[in-house]
Formats: sequence, structure tokens, C-alpha cells
Amino acid sequence: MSKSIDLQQEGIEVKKSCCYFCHQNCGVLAYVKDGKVLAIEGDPSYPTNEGGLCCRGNIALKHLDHPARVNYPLKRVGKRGEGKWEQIPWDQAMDEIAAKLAAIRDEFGAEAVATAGGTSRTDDWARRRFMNMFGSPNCFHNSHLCWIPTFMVETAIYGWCPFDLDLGASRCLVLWGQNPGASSMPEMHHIRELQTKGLKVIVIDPRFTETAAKADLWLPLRPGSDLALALAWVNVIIHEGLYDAEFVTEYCEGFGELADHVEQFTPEWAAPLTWLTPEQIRESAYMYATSKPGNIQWGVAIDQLGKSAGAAMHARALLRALTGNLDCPGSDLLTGPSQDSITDEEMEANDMLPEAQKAKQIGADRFKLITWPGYGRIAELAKKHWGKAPTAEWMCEAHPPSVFNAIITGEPYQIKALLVSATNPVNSYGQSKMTLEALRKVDFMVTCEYWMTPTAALSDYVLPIAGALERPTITNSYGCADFLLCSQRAIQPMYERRNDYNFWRDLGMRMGQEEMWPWETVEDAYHYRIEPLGYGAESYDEFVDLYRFHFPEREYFKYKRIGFGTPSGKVELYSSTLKDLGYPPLPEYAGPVENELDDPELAKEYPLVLTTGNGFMPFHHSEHFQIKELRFLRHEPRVEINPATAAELGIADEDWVWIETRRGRIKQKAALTQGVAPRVIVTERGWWFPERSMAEPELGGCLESNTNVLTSVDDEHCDPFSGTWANRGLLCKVYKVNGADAKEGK
Ligand SMILES: Nc1nc2c(c(=O)[nH]1)N[C@H]1C(S)=C(S)[C@@H](COP(=O)(O)OP(=O)(O)OC[C@H]3O[C@@H](n4cnc5c(=O)[nH]c(N)nc54)[C@H](O)[C@@H]3O)O[C@H]1N2
Ligand SMILES: Nc1nc2c(c(=O)[nH]1)N[C@H]1C(S)=C(S)[C@@H](COP(=O)(O)OP(=O)(O)OC[C@H]3O[C@@H](n4cnc5c(=O)[nH]c(N)nc54)[C@H](O)[C@@H]3O)O[C@H]1N2
Ligand code: SF4
Ligand SMILES: [Mo]
Repeated sequence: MSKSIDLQQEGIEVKKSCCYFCHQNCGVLAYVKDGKVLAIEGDPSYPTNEGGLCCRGNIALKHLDHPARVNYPLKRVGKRGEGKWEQIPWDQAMDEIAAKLAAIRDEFGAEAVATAGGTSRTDDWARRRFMNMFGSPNCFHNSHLCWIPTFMVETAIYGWCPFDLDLGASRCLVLWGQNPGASSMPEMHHIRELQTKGLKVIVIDPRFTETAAKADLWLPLRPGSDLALALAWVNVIIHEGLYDAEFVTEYCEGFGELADHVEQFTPEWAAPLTWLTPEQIRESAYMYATSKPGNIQWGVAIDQLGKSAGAAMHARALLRALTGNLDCPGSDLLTGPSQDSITDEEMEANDMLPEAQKAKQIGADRFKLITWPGYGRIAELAKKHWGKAPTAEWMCEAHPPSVFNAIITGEPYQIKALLVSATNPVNSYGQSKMTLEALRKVDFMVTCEYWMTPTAALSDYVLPIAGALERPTITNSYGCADFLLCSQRAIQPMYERRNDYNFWRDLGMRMGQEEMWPWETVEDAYHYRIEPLGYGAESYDEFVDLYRFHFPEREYFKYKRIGFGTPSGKVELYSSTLKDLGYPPLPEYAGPVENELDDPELAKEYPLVLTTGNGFMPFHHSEHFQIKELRFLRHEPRVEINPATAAELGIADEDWVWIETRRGRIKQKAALTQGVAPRVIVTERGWWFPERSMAEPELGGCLESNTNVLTSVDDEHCDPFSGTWANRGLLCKVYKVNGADAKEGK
């Protein structure tokens, strides 16, 4: 907090805001005078950050009024990507966009309009509400890579996803492909405290991370081999008698089938696949199964395995059930949706989308779990069990790479327009060259953004969006939590920025949806959502001032009273929901998408194993590269290489190197470290260079060091359950950049 400002001066108001630079959504106190934020600090009364803010959270004021922000609606006047813009009034922009969307709907059908989002940043229920009434099923996010498939697989097996961990009473925490030391600092802080009280921590990660350094056990597995490890843990827990016999007998279905099925997956079988020893596998399975109660934290790595992702989630989910670590004190909790407030799903108006339009959702024919076929089934079961369904926005999406492909090929039909909000697909979606081709080709594109990103630069309209200090926020885990953490706006939006909510509402108001948008401001909508809580606040702002949080009373062992939200009412180790959708009811083994055992020829040309991405400080995906206070901490992209491998390849620390897969090559700077095994290569994600020209062909150097040039969205590499694509466990080669080819990727 700035020391030079007297915060005791008259007329200063303290607003309860939050940081939205990562999912921790730390509480922020904003000191406001005359409509300006003078200073911010972490809110000591906020339950997660307890007053702390990280280096990213601390630059909120630089972000708020950065000279590179987009502050006015922009309309393209030159050729696409030429970088020529005209500043126009909001009303004109919205009239023109609405007219264009109406014309597309008339000529090609509503499904020809798609929307792209990123990770949860804004009021996405409003986007879904608009799209449902507009009539298109083609909403998507790259949340396929981020928790959503896990949520749906786990909900299929035990009726909800146990993402809320009762860590206080836990004795063992498994961090499976998660590194809170760099990705979720408040959580890491909490874990460190609990470790002093005896919590054991197992880290499953190919890298010796900030978190692995503090663990009781670190399993440096081959990237992409998580399914083999999970199956071997299931094998050990069943065949060495470590399971909770009472829970399994009383509350689970399919134990016999599972026991037979996993007999083959011994630690000895998994050892060469995972590069771990059978002893490491046994020891870790014992530690989790015998240190009860225990937790398995969600980590994003498994969502990004591609082909084996769904089965890996399934096998990991079984571990909780076999050990009885579900819904008991200290375990992973099945809270169900909020019973006390209006949920995101209830705001989405999903019933307004006609069945005939649902059937047109792109990807629903192949990837059934998080499209209408699977979502419809799971939502029905959830409504029966909990009275409410999970959010459709996120859990029921068009398959993103297939939408980009439809733009390029016209198959299964032509997508004509893309509305982009809170994402930069060029850098965050898979196989960036293909994504970029689609963005260059789509007939009509509108982007709602803070910055002129490579994606925004290719748009027809770029609309200026208000950030966390300029809008209220409800934090509730993609609309699926039972609790609410609420924040208020510190100030009204600066310049001509608006909320995403207002974008969707204003569009709806112009397209015959007036009756469906009674809430003029986002606060009005939030007030409607929180009114049933019964606090009696006159407005949303007053609710935040007086109460701010809502934590319902928790009931352990709910299943003893109401069963599980599955067709049989039990935990379905043998999943009838997956089977009904045409998927294996028990997790079947598949190797990493590209690997040396299944494809030795490929491994001759690409002998190293690549994993693309992990969160690193100070950046968040492809955000914040403009902010010099953050760029100062990390100026250039880095790729982790073991020193022995580097020596063989003639690479020295800090050399620029090419990393190449079958899809293309990028360059990053070698960071030599013993923290990865000799065959493992770890690239950083997100990188582009806002300091360069944002016009074609440079587009901020968005392919040059962008790790998603290397990833694969090929159908054969995608998870058949969910369609999530392959970022982790690919084959690559690495070589030094020499002067002659230093400039461009190929
Ligand atoms: N290879 C590889 N790829 C990955 C990952 C990986 O580990 N490896 N991780 C994946 C994961 S976990 C995720 S969640 C995705 C993230 O992917 P995205 O969410 O697409 O992340 P960004 O690329 O940072 O794009 C977010 C954009 O939204 C803008 N923005 C931020 N807040 C708002 C807002 O409130 N409204 C609007 N309109 N715009 C806003 C930011 O300025 C930024 O340009 O990337 C995935 N991609
Ligand atoms: N600094 C920072 N923090 C962030 C973000 C960010 O971009 N930057 N993004 C936010 C978002 S949207 C998300 S989803 C979370 C994600 O946060 P996490 O769940 O922690 O995910 P990552 O940091 O992507 O990767 C976690 C670990 O997986 C390891 N890993 C790589 N490949 C494999 C594999 O094949 N198997 C296993 N078991 N592990 C593997 C990586 O080495 C890494 O240490 O972070 C959030 N926080
Ligand atoms: S951890 Fe940092 S970036 Fe994330 S919400 Fe908290 S302060 Fe913001
Ligand atoms: Mo994410």
C-alpha cells in the first residue's frame, strides 16, 4: 500500500473489492475518494488471503489505468489485422453488432454464431442466457483444459464433484499435478500451516516444484503417465487390502468388477510407464490409504492429458471412494450446489434453448460428457438429487477445436461469427497455428477485452471492459459451490468501459430479449440472486457492506441420509452414467498421446518428453505481459532442461533454443535445472510480446514463443469423454537457435 497517501483524510471510503488476477480472488480493501481509487491493500477479514496480496495482486492500480488499456469501443476500419481503428460510441457498436448477428441468424441459423471464453473471470451465466435466447448451442471456453472434465467425471461417479476439501482435519493431502506454491499462494500458505500440525503431503509432478520441495513424498512421474499411476494405486489399495470395506460394501456398486479389472495394473506394470519404481508407487498408495482422513486436491495437469484424461480422472476419483474419503470430516466434501441462493444455472435460462438447437452443438456427436448428451443426463440426475443442476456454461460446451475447425472447413457447418469475451485463444487454446487461422478466417468477430491482444487485433470490434475494481463479483467456483464470497465495485468503470454483463444484456435488449433482462445493472442481478439468503439487505452493495460472505452449515455423511446423486443412489465404481453415454464403465488404460513405447519411430525423431505449461509467477496465462513492474521480474520465456541433456545438445544456460513437435516449433530461453529428469522438457505457457507491433503479420509475436504451437488437438489425441486436448506428455526435440534462423518460428 502506498505510504505517501493519508488514508485517514476526510471523504475516503473503504470499499470491499477483490482481486481477479487468479482464481484465489483475494479480498481487497480499496480506498476511494471522488470516484478514484487512491490505494489498495489485502483485506485482513477475507478468509483466504487474510490480508495478503501477491506481487500480481499488488499492481491492480497499474492495471486499472495502464496506458495500453482499451478504453473506448473500437471498430476496424482497415483490413482485418491491419491495426487501423475508429473510436465509436457504444450505442453505435451495439446496434451494428446486433444487426450483423440478426442477419447471420436469418441466413445461416443461430448456430452459426459461437462464443469463446477462457477461465472463469466474469459473469458467464449472462453469456449463456443471451445465447440460449438467441438460439445457439455453440458456447465454449478452454475450460476443457481446466477442471470441467474432472467435475463431470466425478459427478457421474458420485453425484457431485468433491472440490471442497475439509483440510483442517485431514492427515494426508495428495497434490496431483498441482503446484499451489506458484499457482494458488493463499492455499499454499494454508497447507504450510497444516504441515506444522502433522499433515502429510504427497506431490505427483514431473518437476521439483516449490510445492514438491516441501512435500513428504515427491513422485516425479513421466509427464502424461498419470493414468498408469492412478490405476496402480487402485490396484494396491484393493489387492493389498487397504480399502474401507464397510464404505465399499454399504455405499459402492461394482467393487467386484473393479477388483477384477485392475488386477493387471500392478506397480510392476506401471513402473516402466511412469518412470517410478514399484516401491515408490506402493509407498505413496499406502501413505494416502492409511493416513486417514485424507484428500486428493484437483490439479490441472490431468485435465490436459488428452486421450487418457477421462480415464485418469475416473481412476483418481475411485481412490476417494475406495478409501471412504468422501464427505466425512477431514475428507473431500460433496456439498452440492447452493441451496440458499439463485445459482448460475438458474440464471442461464437453459430451457429456452430448443431441443433441435441443442442437437446442433458442435462436438456433441463425439465428445458426449460435457456437451448436451452428457450434461443433459447429469443435470437431470442432479436436479432429482439436489434439486438443482450444475452450471451449463462450462459443463455443457461446444468442442472448441472443432469450432475453430468448422470456421476453417465449413464442417459440420459454417460458423460465421465469434463473440470473444475474457480469453485470448491464440495463446491459450491448443495448436495455435490452427486457432490463428480460424480467427483470421471467421467472417465476423467481436472481442470484449482490457487490452489489444493478438486475438483482439484480428477482430471487427473491440469493446473496453471494466476490471475487478470497477465491477462487483460473486466468487462461487464456476457457480457450483454452496457458499458465496461477495465483493463490491470500488468505483464506476473508468473511461467508456463496461461490464461483460452489460455487453450481453445490451445485445439481448436489441434482439427481442427485453423481458428476460429485468436487471439494469449487474448489482441488480446479484441482488436478485442473494435475496433468498434472507439477510434482508436493501441492495447488493449493502449486503457486501454488512455481511459479504455466506457459508451454509455443513452436514457430513449426507449420503447416509440421501444417498449419492447417481442412478443407483450409490457411488458407482462401475459407472452406469458413463456406460449409458457409450464410454467404458471402468477406467481402461491408454498411454500418453505420444510416447516412446507405442511409437518408437516417432521417438527417434522426437526423443524428449514435453509438458507445456504450469502456472508461474508473476504472470497469469497470457495476461500481464504489458505491465513493466511484472515484466521486470520475468522478462523472457524459459524452458526447463536437465543439465545433462543440455550438455549433450550443446546448450548452455540462457541460450535461446527451439522446441519442436510435429505441429511446429517455438523458441524459449534454456533454464538448466536438476528439477526435471534428463528426458523431460517443460515450456512456459502464455507468452507474447505486447511491446511489438500488434498489426499483421507480427501480431505481438504471438506464435514465436507460444507453447500452444506445440500442443495437439487432433481428434485421436483428444479425450473421448470430454474432448479435452493434449498439453502434457508429448514428444519433442530441442536444439539451439543459431543466428540464421533466430527471427521467426516455422
Ligand atoms: N499449453 C497450455 N495451455 C493452457 C494451459 C496450460 O497449462 N498449458 N492452461 C490452460 C488453463 S488452466 C486455462 S484456465 C486457460 C486460460 O486461458 P484464458 O482464460 O483464455 O487466458 P488468457 O490467455 O490469459 O486470456 C484471458 C484474457 O481475458 C482478458 N480478461 C481478463 N479478465 C476479463 C474480464 O473480466 N472480462 C473480459 N472481457 N476480459 C477479461 C485478459 O486481458 C486476457 O487477455 O489456458 C489453458 N491453456
Ligand atoms: N502464477 C499463476 N497462477 C495461476 C495461473 C497462472 O497462469 N499463473 N493460472 C490459474 C489457473 S486458470 C489454474 S487452472 C491454476 C492451475 O494450477 P495448477 O493446478 O497448480 O496447475 P499448473 O501450474 O498448470 O501445473 C501444476 C503442475 O503440474 C505439473 N505437470 C506437468 N505435466 C504433468 C503431468 O503430466 N502429470 C502431472 N501429475 N503433473 C504434471 C507441472 O510441473 C506443475 O508443477 O492456476 C491458477 N493460478
Ligand atoms: S493470489 Fe495474487 S493474483 Fe491471485 S487473487 Fe490473490 S493477490 Fe490476486
Ligand atoms: Mo485454468
